[in-house]
Amino acid sequence: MTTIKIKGMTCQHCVMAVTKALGGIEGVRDVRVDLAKGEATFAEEKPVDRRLIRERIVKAGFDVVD
Ligand SMILES: [Cu+2]
Repeated sequence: MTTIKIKGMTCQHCVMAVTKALGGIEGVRDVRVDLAKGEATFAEEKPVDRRLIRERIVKAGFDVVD
């Protein structure tokens, strides 16, 4: 499983938006978002480009913390 830190989530709507953004990426599965921790965890069926992940998160209105 891969875990990334996400900045800007404040409520369940944010969680849903991030879950949808990550779930829409090819190769990403089993997305779980933890609002309290500000983290998203997911499985990669194949290696997923980190830049693509960041791009989708930013497009959804959030940011990835390095
Ligand atoms: Cu929200």
